[in-house]
Amino acid sequence: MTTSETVLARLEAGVLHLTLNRPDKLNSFNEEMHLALRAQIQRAHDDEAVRAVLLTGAGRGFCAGQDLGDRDPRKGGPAPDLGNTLETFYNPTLRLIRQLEKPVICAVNGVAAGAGANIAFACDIVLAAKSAKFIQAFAKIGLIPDAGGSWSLARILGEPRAKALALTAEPLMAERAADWGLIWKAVEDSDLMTEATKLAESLAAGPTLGLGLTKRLIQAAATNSLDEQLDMERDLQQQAGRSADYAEGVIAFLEKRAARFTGK
Ligand code: T3D
Repeated sequence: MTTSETVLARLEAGVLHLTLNRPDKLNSFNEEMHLALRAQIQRAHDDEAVRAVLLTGAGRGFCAGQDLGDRDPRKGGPAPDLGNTLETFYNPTLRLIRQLEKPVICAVNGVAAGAGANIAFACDIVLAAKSAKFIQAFAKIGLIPDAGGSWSLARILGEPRAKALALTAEPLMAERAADWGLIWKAVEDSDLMTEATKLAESLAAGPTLGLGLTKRLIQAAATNSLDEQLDMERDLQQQAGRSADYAEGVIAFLEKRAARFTGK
């Protein structure tokens, strides 16, 4: 696995805490940070001890998207192939986050711009500090929203708001993002990490298999018909109903005690 100081990783109480760590560049992505983040999300797939992921940023920002210092045209040479960099670096990580059948919580501690905002929107539950803002910065440099942003903004917000945010690159403050349903909630800055950690730990102690199937179902609803979704619910409920955590959940209810889920 690629380990790097650009992404700090710590496994505690079933939660893989990941911190983007290039604070002097507002945690913008260089190749090393891309590979390190991807390796950690892959670890979350592979390691049974990981039952939830909590992603945040070091310093005053969450993530300012691509490190534009690595794209400086003044350095000469041909224009970069950005299609290739998306395919090589951003898209695999986005897919890994969406495919991970464990909860991914994002604690947006400060500004989230460009791909930084859109990586947050790809996570399952997003909390943001009230002072944080989301910026579709692409329009300011002649690019299009990437890292899944054109998909998530249009689906979550609808065309009018998605287009306005993407075409103007106006900052969207955390509280309004929550009001618009783009994130779960905005919390006091001083409470962000306590609240996000509490949530992540409670999810990590939950019925991981069932939570993972739930994530799969809700994501599938975006493209499924009702009939397809009903069939999928039937099949996944059948699987959930055979899990040890389902049996434990029912017994715990009948015995009037807290369930002790193993994630299986
Ligand atoms: O290229 C590809 O592979 C295609 C994929 C593209 C994906 C993308 O994300 S494209 C969009 C790239 N991101 C941006 O355009 C955002 C650029 N940053 C900003 O607009 C502003 O920094 C913010 C609005 C995010 C925050 O503003 P502010 O005033 O709070 O902070 P600041 O002073 O601008 O930034 C602080 C430092 O971070 C500063 O460095 P310095 O002067 O103190 O040495 C600044 O240069 C650096 N920084 C911020 N963002 C980036 C960055 N350095 C490199 N790349 C950045 N994206």
